This record gives sequence, structure tokens and C-alpha cells, in this order.
Amino acid sequence: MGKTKPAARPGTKQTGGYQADAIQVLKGLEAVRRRPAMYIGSVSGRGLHHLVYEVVDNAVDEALAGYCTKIDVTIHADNSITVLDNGRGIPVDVHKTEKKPGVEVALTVLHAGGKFDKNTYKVSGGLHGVGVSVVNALAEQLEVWVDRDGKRHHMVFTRGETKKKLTVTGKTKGTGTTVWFKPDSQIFTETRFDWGTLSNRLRELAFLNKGLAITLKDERKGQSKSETYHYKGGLAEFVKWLLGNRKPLHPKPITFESTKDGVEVEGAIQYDDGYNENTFSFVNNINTHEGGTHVTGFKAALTRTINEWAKKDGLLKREDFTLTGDDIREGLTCVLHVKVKDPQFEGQTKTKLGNSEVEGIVKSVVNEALGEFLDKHPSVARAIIQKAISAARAREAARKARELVRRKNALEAGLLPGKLADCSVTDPKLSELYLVEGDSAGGSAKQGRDRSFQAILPLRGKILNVQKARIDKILSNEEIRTIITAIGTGVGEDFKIDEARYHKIIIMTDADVDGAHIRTLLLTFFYKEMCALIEAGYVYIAQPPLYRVAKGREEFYAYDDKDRDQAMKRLGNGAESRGTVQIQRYKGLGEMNPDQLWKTTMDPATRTILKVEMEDAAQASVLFETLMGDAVEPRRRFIEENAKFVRNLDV
Ligand code: 0RA
Repeated sequence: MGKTKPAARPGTKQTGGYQADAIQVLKGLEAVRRRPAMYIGSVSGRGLHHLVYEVVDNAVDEALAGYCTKIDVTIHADNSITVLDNGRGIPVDVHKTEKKPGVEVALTVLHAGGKFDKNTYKVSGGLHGVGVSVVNALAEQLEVWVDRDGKRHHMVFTRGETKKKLTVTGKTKGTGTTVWFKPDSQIFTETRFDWGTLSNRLRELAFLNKGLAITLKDERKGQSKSETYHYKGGLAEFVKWLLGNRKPLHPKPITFESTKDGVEVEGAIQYDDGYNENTFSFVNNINTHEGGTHVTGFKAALTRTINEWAKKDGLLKREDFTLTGDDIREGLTCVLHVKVKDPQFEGQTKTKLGNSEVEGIVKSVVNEALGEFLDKHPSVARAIIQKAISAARAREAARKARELVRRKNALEAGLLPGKLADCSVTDPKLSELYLVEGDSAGGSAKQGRDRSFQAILPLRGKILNVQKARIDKILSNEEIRTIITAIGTGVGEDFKIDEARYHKIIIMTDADVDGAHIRTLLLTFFYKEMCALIEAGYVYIAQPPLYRVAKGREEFYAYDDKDRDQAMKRLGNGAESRGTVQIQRYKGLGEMNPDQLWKTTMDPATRTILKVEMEDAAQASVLFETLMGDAVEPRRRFIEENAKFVRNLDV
């Protein structure tokens, strides 16, 4: 690093800006060429693109100061770059101490930026804001045109050294700066510019600086194109763009914009119907990937304001919880941009804002603006709060599920659910658990089973009352909890397949709508919370017969209509043709006596059980969402088509 190390080098925490004496220490741009990565991060593609950002950032500073409305970036055929802006133009008058035109100082003296106090929000950390002189140092050729005071000025540099002194080349009406440069192939390992990389950053800058029109043009062979990014709506449009095809919960983004104690705070938020959080934060146009005090302030304000509003509106009256930040940020897309005079960047990648005063400022700005918005738009407020409440319920459910797993210790001490009629063998490989719909069928199953290896858990109809059940509701259902305890594996993240107490879990429900409903619910539950149980092939569906066809002492059990017709034929044509063929349709398992249930559905020698495949369960889960969703129509259709569904699922 040596003695030429700048006191205000990027990444160095410092206060008081770029002091003149600090700049005096710098001796030319040789230091930059010797250690380029120190100034631009790397000499690969990242560093290469950083050259463009550096020049563009200077133009954006002009826009921030209110003097520039348009920036054009061109990638030329030879991978050189032009950045043109209509700002004030880099000063051309002779600099007092350097005794050179301002533009020459800006391009040849490291950190000369500090010599022009433009009183805007210049950047003092991260990789940005190292100064255009760094770009000059790392370009094999750079030319600059400055339109100022009615004249066009021109200068040429090679590898940072002045090749052609400042001259006036003509007249001009407007003002602005044009910088053309070709990155030095002696420095960079990659010299090809990537359209996508540049367009992403330029689009971002256009969103962050509303009204500023940024055009990116590509003149290279075979890929000539041009795009303009220009957003009058600024961050609100940014949020819309980020949302893409996701379904918004409310029509327009909520925006806020305010200045407090010299800190400008601006933001836009919008919820969608999904479960992810997308928060993007910026400080002085720099993406603060690691967040920082501005993000902390925002989150605190959002959590507080939403909870306060919910309480005031009585929306949490029936809940025994408050909404956490995570609940409130489910489905949130947010862009937060603050402008700070002297930002302190911290963290691994220097993209975390450290200024402690910013937290309170953002908090109070967001509190006020959001509170006002919610009061003005109560229906949006309620939609957001309802969404957060369901997130909270899901969270609560996860907690309960974890609790169940913890209680497993008690289970191991022999505290199995009272309703469970367990089997006598303890080897899970040999053990079967029947989940039986209804107490009466449960009773028959208990009597009919082989108690050495078959356990019975009757499920009461109450399970049906799980209305509009998201998985959280299902998990808090008494019956489901009993099932979890009986199976022994726990659920969700805590699931342990090795703890399964049975390697066959057989769902046995009636062949009617309610039965299909319960089965769908159970499959959904297994799919979502005990996926590995299905993957292991432990979950089955029992196949009780639909009909009993009998004549005299002969009887057949039919599992579908075709079965039934065949049985009728056989019995009708039989040698013993006296008497009539009797057909009994089983509407429920409860209509079978224990012996019949054993023979038809439970005896391993004669029964058919269907192993549930992942796909069946996934399908059930989709169906479940349809059934349990708010829409009435799909539910009605399900009931109408249920017979078909039952067949489809069981085949
Ligand atoms: C220093 C001072 C002033 C403007 C600039 C630099 C400036 C730099 C760049 C780089 C690309 N485009 C730029 N535009 C402006 C302010 C000059 C004044 O006070 O008039």
C-alpha cells in the first residue's frame, strides 16, 4: 500500500468528508494501476462494469442536485463505452491549488471529487464514489467533452495521463458531460460488457431517481439494441415491476417520502397473496444488500403501525397473539431508499448502513406515513392485517407442532392417546395403524382386528369441522394431534422417520363425500407435514367393499359396480338357484360387523390396500386447497363430482 495510500480510500470509515489535506497526499494515478482491485474491487467482469457505474454515478449526482434529466450509455462495437449526460458539465476553470482546469483535476487526481463540494449526497463508502479519475487510470484511452458556458471543451487521456490539454472545439447551447473510454486490456481479465448486468443497474438507477431518463444502447455486431428506463412513478413503479405477475393484495403500492434531520427517506410497499418477503434497500443509490439501520427502522415502524391499527380496529380481539414482524412481512415487496450525507458502510461487503441516527428517523417517517395511509384506506389495512393474522396462525401451529414433538418423551414413557387401541408387537416393521372414520367403525375394527400387530385409532367426525383449514388449523386439530402422537415421528422440521411406530398407516374412511373429505384432509396433512412418511411408502388407503352380494349362505363382497354385477350373475346362475340374490350397499364402515370388516378390509390375506404415492398426496393437497379456499363454486363442484373423485383417487 505504501505512502500513496489515500486517507479516504473506499471502505475506510471516516467522518468529515474528503479533507483537502488528505487529497494532497495523493500522487497521480500510478497507485490505482498498481492495485486496481483496491479501488474497483476486482479486475474481472465486476470491476469492468464498475467503471461504467462510476461515471454514471457522477452523472446521477448531477441529477440529484437537480441539474441533469438524461443519461445515455452506449456500448460500442469495440467494447468501449460512452456516458453522456445533460448536467452542468465538469468545471473547466483553472483550479486554485492544482493550477489545472477542473476537468483535468477531476480526471487525474485521485479523490478529486472531494474538491468540489457539490453539497449533494455523495457516497463515501463501498465501491462507488471512488472518482472518475480511477476510471481514467484504468482506461487505455479516455476522452471527455464538456459543454459549459456556451462552449464545447475536449480533452484526451491515455492510461490516466493527459495526452491532449483542454481545448475549446466549438460552440454549444446546452450543458453536459460526455465521457468515452476503453478499458485497459492490460488491467482487465474480462473486457466484454454484459448487456444484462448494465441494464439491471441502469434500470435500478432510473427507478431510484424518478424522472431521470437513462438509455442503454448496444452497438456491437449482432446484438444492436436500445432500451430507455424512465419512471415518473419512481419507487412505486419499482415495486410494481418487482411484483411482476404476482397477484397484489391491494391495487396500488403504499408510498412514503419525507426529509427529517437532513435524511431523505423514500419508500414504496405492496403486498401480494404469496408468502415471501422481498425487501430491497438503498442508501444514496447503492443497494444495501446487508441492510442496516434504515431497514431496522423501517421494519420496526411497519410492525408497530400495523399492530396498533389492528388493535384499534379490534381485529386481534379473538386472537391470543400479537403479530410479529415476520407475520407482517409475509407477501411484502418493499423498496426503501434513504439519502444520508455521511453514510457509514459496514458489514462483510460494505453494504450495511451503520449510521445509528438513521434508524429513528426512518422509524418516525414510516410510522407517520403508514398510519395515515391505513386510516385513509381501512379496507387495504384490513386485508394486510388478515394476511398477517393467517401468517401468525401458521406460526402458532408450527410452535404447537414442535411442542408435540417435545411431548414425545412422555409418549415414550407410555402415554399414548387414550383412544388408541395399540397392538402388542413393538417392532414397527410388523405394526399397522388403522385410522378409522367414526367411533362405531372404530369399535368394529377394534373387535375385528388381529390385536397382535394391528392398532386402531378411531377418528371422530369432529375432524370434519376443520373449516377453511390451512395447515396451521389442521395442526391444531385435536384428532390430528392424536394421530401425530400415535405415529410417533413428529412433524415438519422435527420429523424423524426412524421414530415411526408403524410402517403401515392405513386410512380407512367411508365411501362417501365425508369419507373422501377426511381422506383428502389426512393425505394433505401427511403430504405437507410428514412427506417422508409417504416417500417411505408407509401410508395406505384401505379398500372397504361397496356391496355385499349374497344368496343363501354364499356371499361376495364387491368393491365396485363391475364386481357387483359379476357377483350377481354368478349367484343368480349358480346351482343352488333357490332364493333371491340380496344386494347390500355399504354406506359406511359402521354397517359391517367386526367379522365382515376383518374379512373384507383388514385381513392381510384377503384385503387390498393401496399404497399412497407422492403424486396422489400432492394431488390431494391441490384439491384440498380448492376445497378449503374461499371460493364456494369449487366446493360445490367437488361434492357433485365426488363419486368420480373417489374412484380416481382409489384407482
Ligand atoms: C464537479 C463539480 C460539478 C460537476 C461535476 C463535477 C460533474 C462531474 C461529472 C462526471 C460525469 N458527469 C458529470 N457532471 C458533472 C459542479 C459544477 C458546477 O458547480 O457548476
